[in-house]
Formats: sequence, C-alpha cells, structure tokens
Amino acid sequence: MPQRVSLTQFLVEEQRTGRVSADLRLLFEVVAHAVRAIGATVSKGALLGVLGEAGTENVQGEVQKKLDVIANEIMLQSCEWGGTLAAMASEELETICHIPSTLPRGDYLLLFDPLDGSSNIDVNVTIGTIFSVLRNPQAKNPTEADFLQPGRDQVAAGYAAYGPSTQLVLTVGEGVHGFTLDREVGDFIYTDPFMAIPAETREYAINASNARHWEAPVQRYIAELQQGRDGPRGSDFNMRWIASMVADVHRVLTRGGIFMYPLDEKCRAKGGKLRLMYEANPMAMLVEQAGGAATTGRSRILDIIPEHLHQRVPVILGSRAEVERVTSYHLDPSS
Ligand code: AHM
Ligand code: MG
Repeated sequence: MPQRVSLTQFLVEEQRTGRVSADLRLLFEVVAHAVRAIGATVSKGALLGVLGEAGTENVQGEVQKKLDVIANEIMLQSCEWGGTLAAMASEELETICHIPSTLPRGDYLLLFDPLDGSSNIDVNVTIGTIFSVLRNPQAKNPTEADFLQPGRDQVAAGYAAYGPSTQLVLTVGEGVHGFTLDREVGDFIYTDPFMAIPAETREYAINASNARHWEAPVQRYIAELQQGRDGPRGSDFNMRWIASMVADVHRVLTRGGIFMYPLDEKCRAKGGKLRLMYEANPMAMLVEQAGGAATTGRSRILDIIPEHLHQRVPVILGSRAEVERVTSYHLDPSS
C-alpha cells in the first residue's frame, strides 16, 4: 500500500525545509479545520436545515444564503484563536475583523470568501471556500489600509472545494499542492503534488448569457472558439460553466482551459463581477504557480494596487497561451 502523506506531515516537512514558517503551518492547520467543519455542514444539506436564504443581505447588497452566514461564522471562530493572525476580512463583512484582545495576535492577515458559488448551494453543485494570506505590515492594530496589498505580495493562497470529495488546494509560492479529505479518518491526504495547468487546451468557461454585454475583444475571442475547426483556431473547443469559481478554477488546474469573467456593460460600473482581494488574487497566485496566467484582459491581476477591500475586477485566467491571446486582443486597438 503506498504511503499516505497527511496535510500535517506535508506542512511539517515544508517547515523543516524553511518554505513554511511555524506560524504559517499553524494557520494552514486552522484553516483546514475550518474547511472540514464547513464541508461537513455543506454535506448534510437539508438534513441540517442549512439550505435556502438567510433573510439578510451582505455589504455588497447580495442576498445571503444560510450557508454563507454559517461558513463565515465557522471561518471567523475557527481562525481567531490560533495566535497567528492580526485581523481577518471576509466577503460577508463590511470591514475588517480584529482578533479579540483576549486572544494572542500574530503577524498575518487572512482574507476569505467563506462560501463561493452561493447560487449552487441549493442545487447540490460544488461550492468552495477561497482564502488569501498577507503579512501584517505593522506591529500594532492593522487597519483596512494594511490589507490593500497587491496580490504579488500574498504569502499564501488556497481554496477548498466541496464536491463529490472535499479537496484543499494551496500554495506558498513554491508550486501548487492538492489534498483530498479522508472523511472517516478526518485527515487531508496529499493527493495532487505540484499541480500544473496543461499548456494545450480546448476548453473554455464563461457565462455566455452575458454575451451581448461583452467588450469587442471578448466577442472576437469567443466567436473564434465557437467556429471550431472551421474557424481561425482550426480546432473544436468545448464549453463548461459551473458558476462556482472554485469548481471552474479547480477544473482548469486539473485539466487545463481558460476561465473568464470579463468586464462587460452589465458589471462595468462596479469594475467587474469577481472580488479582487479574496477571489481574483488567491486564484491568480494559484494559477501562476501552476504555470498558467491571470489578467484582467489588460494587465496582470497580481500587480493591481487595491483601492478597496471589496474591489471588483475582470478575471481571465488559465492556460498561459489562451490568456495571452485574449489579453493581446484587448491590447489590439483594431479588436
Ligand atoms: P459568490 O461569491 O457570491 O458566490 O459569487 C461569485 C460567483 C463565482 O463563484 C462564479 O464564477 C460567479 O459568481 C458566477 O456568476 P454568474 O451567476 O454570473 O454565473
Ligand atoms: Mg465568491
């Protein structure tokens, strides 16, 4: 029987090589504990009465599902006591959340989307948790401004996918590593070392119902793909859209492809659909670490200097050659 390496063993070995600090190791353990708890709640669904709407709206005016609220509470409560964090920020909270003064504080900032893909909760389709780790740039109480660091400065990033299996995927800037939850044992097992996005792809993901709102470069790119072997690409492409960024990005990391939530007329006033700090940045770090690329169509996501905690950005990520092609169409004035 092949030797099974648990997340704990993986992290201890990473700490020994110096790639992961003791505090970061503990932070990963704490996040893993939280996502196990969220995954267990998600998997019970209607049996726990956790489906449906919570009857509230979040700071961004979006209707909250019960599981959005529950997952947010689990992340906050699970992560505050570890002693490695100075503050947290969440999609579901208007502003940052300090670690209570009764608890020890650490040097890291944690940002998360506690339950990504909320529209899929009630239909039993894969959803996830996305997180990003930054350094607290000052010794005292961090402010919201301290969170506004470009994605290239992330210390770590990752996500959990609650699908047929629960998977945890993370990076500390030295490759992307995937773990699968052994539910009976309760351990994440190292199943996907050094995940790499295949360079060649024939698969794309975009919400095609927004087609009439897209900008010309996106219209051109998708039209070329849809012409298949009769068009300029000379090859047939397949389309997938799960409407859970975690699930769509997980597929891209696993078998390649391109994922796009571009700027369009519908979301232009907000700057995009997806949030920079706890959706685009962590996914961009993972994708780049897996050999892919991530841009807004015009510039590298990880180089954006954030202006707001809940800032939105266009997102185009995945197999490098495809992302570069879409980006070149955006930069080509004739497109
Ligand atoms: P959420 O964090 O509120 O769930 O919103 C983000 C989700 C992404 O997971 C997904 O890619 C996108 O929104 C789906 O958008 P659409 O409803 O336009 O398909
Ligand atoms: Mg989300």
